[in-house]
Amino acid sequence: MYDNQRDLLLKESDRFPPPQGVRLSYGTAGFREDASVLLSTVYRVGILAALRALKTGKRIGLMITASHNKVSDNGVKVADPSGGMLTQDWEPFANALANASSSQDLVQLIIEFAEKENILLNGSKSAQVLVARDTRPSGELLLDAAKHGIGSIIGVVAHDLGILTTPQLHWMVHVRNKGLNGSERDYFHELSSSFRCLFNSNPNNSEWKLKDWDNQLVVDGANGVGGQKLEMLKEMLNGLAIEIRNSGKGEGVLNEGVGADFVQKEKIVPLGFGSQDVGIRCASFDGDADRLVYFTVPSESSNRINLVDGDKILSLFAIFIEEQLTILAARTKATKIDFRPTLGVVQTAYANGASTQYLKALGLEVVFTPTGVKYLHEKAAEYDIGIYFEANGHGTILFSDYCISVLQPLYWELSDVSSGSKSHKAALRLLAVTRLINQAVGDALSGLLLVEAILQHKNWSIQTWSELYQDLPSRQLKVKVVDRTMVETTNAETEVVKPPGLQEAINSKIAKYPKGRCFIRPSGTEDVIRVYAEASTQEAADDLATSVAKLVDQFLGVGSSN
Ligand code: G16
Repeated sequence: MYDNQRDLLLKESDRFPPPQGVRLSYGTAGFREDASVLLSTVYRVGILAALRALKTGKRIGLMITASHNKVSDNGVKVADPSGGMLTQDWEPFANALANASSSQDLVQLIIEFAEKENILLNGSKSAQVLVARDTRPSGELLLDAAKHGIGSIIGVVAHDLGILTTPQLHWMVHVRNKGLNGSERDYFHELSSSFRCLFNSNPNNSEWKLKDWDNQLVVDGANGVGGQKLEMLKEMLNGLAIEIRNSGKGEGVLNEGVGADFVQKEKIVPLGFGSQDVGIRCASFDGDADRLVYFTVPSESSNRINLVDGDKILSLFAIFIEEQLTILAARTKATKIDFRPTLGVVQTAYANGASTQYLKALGLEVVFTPTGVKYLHEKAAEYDIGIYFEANGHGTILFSDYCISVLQPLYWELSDVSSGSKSHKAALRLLAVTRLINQAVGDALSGLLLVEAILQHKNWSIQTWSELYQDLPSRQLKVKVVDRTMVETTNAETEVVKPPGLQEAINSKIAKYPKGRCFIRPSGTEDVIRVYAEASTQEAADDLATSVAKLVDQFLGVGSSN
């Protein structure tokens, strides 16, 4: 490392001293903490993103968000050149950087890591990091720290894209690294034009009739960035009938009593919704719009909702994709193009047991990974078409390069031999989905449009969709513990291996409940242990969750559960 690089790093990092007594860890989706302790962490992640940009020679993304967490928290995560999550190989380095106790230690770590990774720190190469933030009040200051971090590596510059949803930033990294423009306008254009294309390919629709589609949809924007961006997207869809509430214009507090995490976990009506919405199709985003769930308000007299979660979104997507593939399979024999893509579905242990059973009954291959998009995405990418969703509403559909490269000529081939036929339209629809659904990460905006297009295509109400299968009653709780890292799990987080004896104790509780299933895992975004329970009745699921939460308390020390 040249002296000027070392001096710059020492000088800049002295401006961002690490917090005392806080141990930080790059968790499920980056670093998350109370915003007041994050300046130094974000500065250091800026350095990491700059090193990653030099290493890969591509644009890297850095997002300031704490997604579904409360408004006083914030966080930072890094997007790799594909637009997906930071490679897991670099997470230990991220942890070491964040926890280095002095500027000298920090510089030493950087020197050693750069040497190991063959990253030249002599300013001979240039690179760019795309940065953005959501609407959290702490975002501006933290983003500034991130820019200082990026600027501490000579040759690397930060390109500030302003306020975006997390999936927009991931999409921009993905698209720009392919040599395309990737502005926000391009993002909205890609979504709206592919949605229109899907809408117009409906067997009952010969022309653009979006305005006539008076099927009402109300969206809860979680008082975050998603509501504002949906307003912009709506403009490009010539008045698609969407009403947006909790849009972040001062109606309430980010993620407080609103948003996808609240709706999915509490299963009660979010603020701003109520008896006026009985029977209407409603959807919720989370704070940075990377999660999407639907719901209905079944009755005026109760605040309970009927939840249509990520598992049901996954099922809807899987049915639609399968249908198009089946239509194509019947026709491709007539063309010279052989198209037999592998199709797989990825879930986590949080997936409702009824959903897994339903998907398997459809003949689909279902696989499980630990919680966290980074794991599901990686698994889904092993298929030509990989559909992944967490029950919390985070997911997307990935199409392999092979798949897209075959679909395009197939579409043109079919244009010649059977233009306007069922198979021609099926190829067109699949191509439209590849453009509509975010290929970098789960995206509430693009997911919403795909759900809407499929419901319209099938002429299904939300009730018909919701009745695809009946969810098993479930309950989620969280337990505060002294040290969440004391819990270690295996088998896609379904079994505890540490502390000893805890899994056996959980098993003996599960055995008491028909159709009982329960697991615990340390959260990667909050300082808690999460408990998930399922059983044949709601009362039984509640009891099982509560009794296992008590076990966690007994094994791991002080704390209260809620
Ligand atoms: C993040 C990840 C999700 C994951 C969630 C779990 O969500 O992106 O894939 O499901 O964390 O959080 P925990 O580990 O606390 O249970 P988000 O929407 O906050 O980015």
